[in-house]
Amino acid sequence: MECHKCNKNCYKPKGKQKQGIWKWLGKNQEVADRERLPQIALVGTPNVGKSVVFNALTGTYVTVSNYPGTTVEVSRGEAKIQERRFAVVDTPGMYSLLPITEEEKVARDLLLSEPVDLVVHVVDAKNLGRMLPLTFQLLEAGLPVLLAVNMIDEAQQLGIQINREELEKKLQVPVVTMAAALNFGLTELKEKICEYVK
Ligand SMILES: Nc1nc2c(ncn2[C@@H]2O[C@H](COP(=O)(O)OP(=O)(O)OP(=O)(O)O)[C@@H](O)[C@H]2O)c(=O)[nH]1
Ligand SMILES: [Mg+2]
Repeated sequence: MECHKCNKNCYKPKGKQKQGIWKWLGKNQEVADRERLPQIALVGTPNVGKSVVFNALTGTYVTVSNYPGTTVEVSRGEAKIQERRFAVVDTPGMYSLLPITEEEKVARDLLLSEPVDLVVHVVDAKNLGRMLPLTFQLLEAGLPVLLAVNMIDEAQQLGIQINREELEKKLQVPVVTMAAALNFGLTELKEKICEYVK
């Protein structure tokens, strides 16, 4: 194709062609938008079980790549739940939406720049009090949140009881209690994802 200015081979079309190709590119963007899978982002502090949940949801179709301009790895995959397909992204551990580390900045940027249809905030049932401030920050940022209270097995061993219904009522968000590493509560998580992502 001839260049718009220099008459050498170039990706920028000139004259009448321009309209055609840009129109085509625009159409492709429209198709991509229409075909975009609903996206679920797994968010939470380090070591709460986000990646275990990610693996349980996605199975084999997974890509791991550096977030643009950083050395922070982000895993993306696809989940099929009740015959519906979802894009799933496993974000780096974060304590706050106001980032200090590069990982937190990546997680924050990803949440605020990509279309996210549901944020699954994975928290450790043993330290709920320390983790809920991030839930409030996510809600304040206008993100649709599902709270996944993980490691319920360890909490129970310590005599900590989690009242799911009470949490749901107080926070006004869907809550699932689970022990992802033991495959407990994942069916309920999948059902809630389907219920809340329209
Ligand atoms: N007992 C118990 N252990 C769990 C559970 N879920 C995850 N784990 C363990 O917790 C550890 C951390 O899990 P990860 O999935 O790597 O945590 P993560 O949130 O992805 O951590 P970062 O990637 O560092 O942010 C692993 O050793 C898991 O096996 C659970 O429900 N119960
Ligand atoms: Mg992880």
